[in-house]
Amino acid sequence: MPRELTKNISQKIWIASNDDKPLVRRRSGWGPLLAKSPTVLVMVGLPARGKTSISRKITRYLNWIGIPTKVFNVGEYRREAVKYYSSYDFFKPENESAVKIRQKCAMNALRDVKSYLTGGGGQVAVYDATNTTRERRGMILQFARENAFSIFFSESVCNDPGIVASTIIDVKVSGPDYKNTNEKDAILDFQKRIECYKACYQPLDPDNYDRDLSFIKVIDVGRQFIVNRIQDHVQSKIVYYLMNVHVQPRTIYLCRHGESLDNLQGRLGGDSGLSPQGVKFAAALARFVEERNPTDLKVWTSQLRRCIQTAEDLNVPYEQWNALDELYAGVCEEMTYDEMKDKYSEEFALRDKDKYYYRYPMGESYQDMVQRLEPVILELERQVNILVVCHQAVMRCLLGYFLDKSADEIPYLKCPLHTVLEITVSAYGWKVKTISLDVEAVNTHRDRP
Ligand code: BKS
Ligand code: F6P
Repeated sequence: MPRELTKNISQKIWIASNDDKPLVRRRSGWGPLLAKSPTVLVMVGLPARGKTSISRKITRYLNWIGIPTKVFNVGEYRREAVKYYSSYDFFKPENESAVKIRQKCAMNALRDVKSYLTGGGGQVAVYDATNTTRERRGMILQFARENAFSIFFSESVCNDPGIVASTIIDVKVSGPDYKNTNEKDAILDFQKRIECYKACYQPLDPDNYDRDLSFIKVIDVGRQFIVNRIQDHVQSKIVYYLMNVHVQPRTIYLCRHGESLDNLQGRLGGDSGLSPQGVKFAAALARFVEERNPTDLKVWTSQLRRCIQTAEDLNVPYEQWNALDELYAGVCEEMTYDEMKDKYSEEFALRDKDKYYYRYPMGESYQDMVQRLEPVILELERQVNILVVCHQAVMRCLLGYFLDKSADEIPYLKCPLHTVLEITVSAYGWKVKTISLDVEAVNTHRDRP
């Protein structure tokens, strides 16, 4: 029987052929995997414009869809070079010794960008600094030309003093530079720091000076966008992502359907209904939602019976996505792990060896699932409070996105039945809380062998 198995990041599909010589078939249309030159995503903007938050978010997303990406935050290099931050004096353009240190840090970060993108396995490097002058951007463009990297700028322009003030309070005052400073002094110092940059800030100019560069200019936290000269798939992915995200505080609830009849027998996949315990969970989930009562909660489920039955009890409108259906186990659907081990022992061993990339004969891999879940994630990013009722493998993939887990970790994340994960956004990432609804269920988790 021909065996199809997605293997490693290069997306080669190996097919055992008759003469036992593996054929290598490349999937078509996979821009990032066939991309010729690595990308440097260069952030541009005054301090407190969300550059660092956006850098981290986009990095998490690109890694999740299989594009190896890393942030290079010049502020961290500066804090490493100058251990104690005293005041905004350090950022005055006339402070010559400090200007030298800052220049050096910017260069050191670029040096690391270079090694990450040439031989370090990286496909995208996010260069997180203010990069507010044409001189600095010119230097970066020169660096990119020398190394055949493509440059994409992402500039945040924000002139709403209210938004800037709340960003300062949210992320800067509690950040590493102001550990020993009270809030009022920290805000004043940071505002003066912004003034140091304002004097020489040269925004990207789409009409004249910068008309040939590739960039996105984000105005007022995503109210408006100016997009210029998109060159490739990676850049268009970044633009599409930025046009869909927001940074409002919110809560995302993830859980699986109630225990199903197939779960009771340890069977994979299928489309059975809820067990008696599963029905109890649906009621418990309804109480949970009623008690928490998150504002404007939206509920999404898959199109499988066990999910729909769980959501029906909630008495709130919900949306069904077939993209949320459980990992399709192909020829192994409705088998138990033991039956699979007996009937397809080689397949069983292959899955254990490389669970994320393993594709069931006539079925799916975790990697396939991430592809199919990508539109769900983009739509999730547009929402505020949301409950997703889904399945074990689906929940692992979604959780992997929010918690920045690697392809190796995702297939083994613990997502037990009858347990809700509450994910809350904070300025520096996400926090997750595990809430068991205290309704007994079977264990469907199989540990890494
Ligand atoms: C905490 N933030 O444009 Cl596509 C609070 N602040 C707010 N100006 C932010 C970050 C952490 C995020 C953005 C932003 C900002 C001030 C901003 C932002 C930037 C680009 C995009 C969306 C949001
Ligand atoms: O056992 C429940 C289940 O949702 C199956 O339907 C599915 O095949 C399996 O979990 C996915 O988990 P794993 O990838 O660990 O086999």
